[in-house]
Amino acid sequence: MKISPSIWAAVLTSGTLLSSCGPQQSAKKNADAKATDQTADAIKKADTARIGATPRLLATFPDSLNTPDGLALAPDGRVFLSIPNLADNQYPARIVELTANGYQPFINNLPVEPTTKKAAPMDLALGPDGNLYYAENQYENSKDFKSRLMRVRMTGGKPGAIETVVDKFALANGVVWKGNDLYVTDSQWDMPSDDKGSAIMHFTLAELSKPGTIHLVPKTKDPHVLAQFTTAVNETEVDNGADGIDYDSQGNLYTGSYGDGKLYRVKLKPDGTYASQEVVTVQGAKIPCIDGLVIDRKTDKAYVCSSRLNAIDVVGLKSGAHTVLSRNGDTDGANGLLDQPAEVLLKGKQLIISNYDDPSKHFVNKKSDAPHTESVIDLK
Ligand SMILES: [Ca+2]
Ligand SMILES: [Ca+2]
Ligand SMILES: [Ca+2]
Repeated sequence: MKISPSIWAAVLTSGTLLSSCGPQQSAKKNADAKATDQTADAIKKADTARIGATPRLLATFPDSLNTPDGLALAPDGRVFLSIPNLADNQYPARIVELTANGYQPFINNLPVEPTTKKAAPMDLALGPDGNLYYAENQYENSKDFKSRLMRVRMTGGKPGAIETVVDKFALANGVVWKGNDLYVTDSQWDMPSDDKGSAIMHFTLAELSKPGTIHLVPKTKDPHVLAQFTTAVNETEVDNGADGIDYDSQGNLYTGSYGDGKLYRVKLKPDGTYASQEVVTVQGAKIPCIDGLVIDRKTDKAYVCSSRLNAIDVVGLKSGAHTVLSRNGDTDGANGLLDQPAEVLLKGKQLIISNYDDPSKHFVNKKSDAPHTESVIDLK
């Protein structure tokens, strides 16, 4: 086994050489993970210069807003951004509104989860009822299924009461409304037989509109589980799975795995329930880690946050064609350079990018640092 300097650093700091793969991981998964690591290493070494489109700076945030993440486009054209502050959570999480040249407050007083005493908004989306829904990632605070789906009642474009509509997620993360169906990824939906599990959950507007909170049943194939996945854990040791989520012009759902970079297509029946799932064959160099993604349904191209490599990639969902739209090495994010892109949003020809900047091991981005930034790429 060849041990790279970065692994030695990890050995020296942790005192033990952790196996990248847990006891439940098969030889096939181990082989997959090893191939991913080798590809990532090759790209990391080659990535001495910026390539592709040059992102520009859209907004800079103070240390009190340190991990910009989920993005939602409202029907009136406003863009909402969640900032869970998971890199430095001494500051309360917030949701802000992006403006033409910066941001302004939107919700400063998000309700905390009663036991963790934190709010942690990740992805968010406006529902067909006009209300704003956001997923919470309490997994950083508690592994005991404290994550939630929250609803912000909207009146006249202003936020009102905030309610817990679903609880007992492990790590609620990506959110997309497709008509009256809501799909939410849980990046840590483990099962008794699979501690590398993740899932897409499915809810209907009708059930979410009933009074009260829906309680998921952890470690089961809860009736809301639409599709399940298993992460092939690589040297990042991250077993988070399904993360970003969107759908194409044919109504197929896609999600990317944060832990191993697989891109999945989930076909649906006309009523929005599960038909089948498959791994999308992505050409060229393997994407080792997918965070957020957005699909341009006019072209059926997915814009994918290749977070580990500090890149935004484009995947043609019909052909599997794969190109790098923009990539740069380790930066602090100044001038809008990519600093661990985590979520993307299309607004016309603008690709808005959240630089999450809170890296896992073996990421091109080495540390969370000021400035905390939102970037934009003008698409042709
Ligand atoms: Ca797990
Ligand atoms: Ca930064
Ligand atoms: Ca950084």
